[in-house]
Amino acid sequence: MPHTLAVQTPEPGIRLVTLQRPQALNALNTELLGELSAELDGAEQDEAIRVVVLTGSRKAFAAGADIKEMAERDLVGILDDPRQQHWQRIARFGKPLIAAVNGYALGGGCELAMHADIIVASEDALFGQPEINLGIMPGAGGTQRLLRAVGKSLAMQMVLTGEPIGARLAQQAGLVSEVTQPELTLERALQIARRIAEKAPLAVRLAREALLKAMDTDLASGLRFERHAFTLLAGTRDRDEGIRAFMEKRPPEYQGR
Ligand code: CO8
Repeated sequence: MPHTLAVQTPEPGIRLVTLQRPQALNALNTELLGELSAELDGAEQDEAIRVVVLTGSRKAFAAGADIKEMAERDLVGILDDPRQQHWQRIARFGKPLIAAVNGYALGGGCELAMHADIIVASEDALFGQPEINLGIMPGAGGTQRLLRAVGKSLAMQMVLTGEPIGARLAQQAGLVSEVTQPELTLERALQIARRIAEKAPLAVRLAREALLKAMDTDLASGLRFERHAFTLLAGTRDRDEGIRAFMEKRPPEYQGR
């Protein structure tokens, strides 16, 4: 049983993971990152799970890497930091991941949210990379993913000043897909998860891979990947079912084959 997470399956196909270190505003220590990456591994191997929703508390999604733990590590300690391996496992997660963000998403918390495919935020959410205030810099993708999400100018401003941005600006900039009232954030994330969980799993998987490919490849290679993925789907039973269901004016029943 994880100590730092609550794990539920609120409905078939959806795993809900809630960060639970309220005494430290869900600061990401080694134990939490280890439990989270293990949970994601489990969800990936469980064929019944289609989508994972990740959330925190009303006050904080996560207020960053655990500063108290970080203080104990010198240069060599950071070089061999086991947390890096947990981050890599989280980054490799192969199913749709939705972050429902209330309150603070700072430092490693913002980086964790950016590992999600979709971020839904409450109107009082704050996204920031305040590491510069501690004499350090983002270390879990914050410079790379933030720049891709919000563009150079805003990413530079956030990382170099350490000042956070609100949910509305985060949405305008493209970091966040939707902004909700605080009490509706998780509900909306679960609603999106449900929509995705209803689709043909292989189509979801390949469409997601193609979109992620666009983050780190040139257009010609991305288009080639898309073409191959599109062609592959033509060989699936779910594609036949999807088209047949449309013709017969009934909902499709997908099998993931
Ligand atoms: N780490 C450890 N403890 C924390 C953290 C944190 N990041 N954030 C908050 N806490 C603790 C506080 O120490 C406090 O505990 P205590 O009561 O024992 O002193 C408790 O949570 C509540 O926090 P506050 O009293 O400060 O609550 P406030 O509402 O006054 O303030 C803030 C909320 C503004 C969020 C404030 O807590 C804050 O500024 N936190 C730090 C934010 C920050 O700087 N985050 C970046 C951390 S560095 C980082 O993330 C680097 C990532 C690199 C990843 C690479 C890994 C290999």
